[in-house]
Amino acid sequence: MRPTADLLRLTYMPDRPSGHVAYVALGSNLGDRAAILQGTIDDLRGEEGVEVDCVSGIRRTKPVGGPPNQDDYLNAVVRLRTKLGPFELLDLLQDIEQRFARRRLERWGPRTLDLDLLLYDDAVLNTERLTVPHPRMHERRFVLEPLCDVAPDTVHPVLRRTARELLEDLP
Ligand code: A4P
Ligand code: MG
Repeated sequence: MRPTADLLRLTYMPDRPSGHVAYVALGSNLGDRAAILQGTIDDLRGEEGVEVDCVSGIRRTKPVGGPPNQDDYLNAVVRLRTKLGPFELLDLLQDIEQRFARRRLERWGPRTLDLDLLLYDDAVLNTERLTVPHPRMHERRFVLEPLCDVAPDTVHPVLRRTARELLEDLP
């Protein structure tokens, strides 16, 4: 018989990629938006070292900023558990954006798929390539509402407010 300590370790060994918790915002306002969001979630599920823990409701939202006469967006937020570091995760998100042939023509213009890394554990990063928490997440209802679906009590590591409080703070 194995020693008890070993048994406990085996019993409680997580069967999923442990490690980091990340929240990613999904947005699409071009093409078959629902299929693009679902395809993104399926692609994330198929990735090594990433587990999709939780998916928010999908909301139809009015475009914020950008040119007039854009279609509405579909927005959602997913919670991931991942072994990837924040830059590796950004690489993956950008790769998935490319798979959905994102057009990068115009800032805030229409896009097939936009993936933003909102939060990565309690990390605070300000680099040329990556800013975490996402610098505009706390201003955006289309981010905070789905974030509250999956993690209303998660705390913004800079503002020290929960997602629910940030949503309540919006005008
Ligand atoms: N980058 C830095 N930090 C991050 C991060 N946390 N997550 C860099 C993702 N990328 C990050 O991104 C430009 C560069 O930002 C990347 O190369 C990466 O290195 P981008 O996605 O190509 O540029 P963008 O999306 O055109 O600009 P931006 O400022 O990121 O736009 P947002 O803030 O993402 O806003 N209205 C509604 N209703 N719903 C929406 O989803 N989305 C936008 C886009 C505007 N209006 C919207 C919506
Ligand atoms: Mg973006």
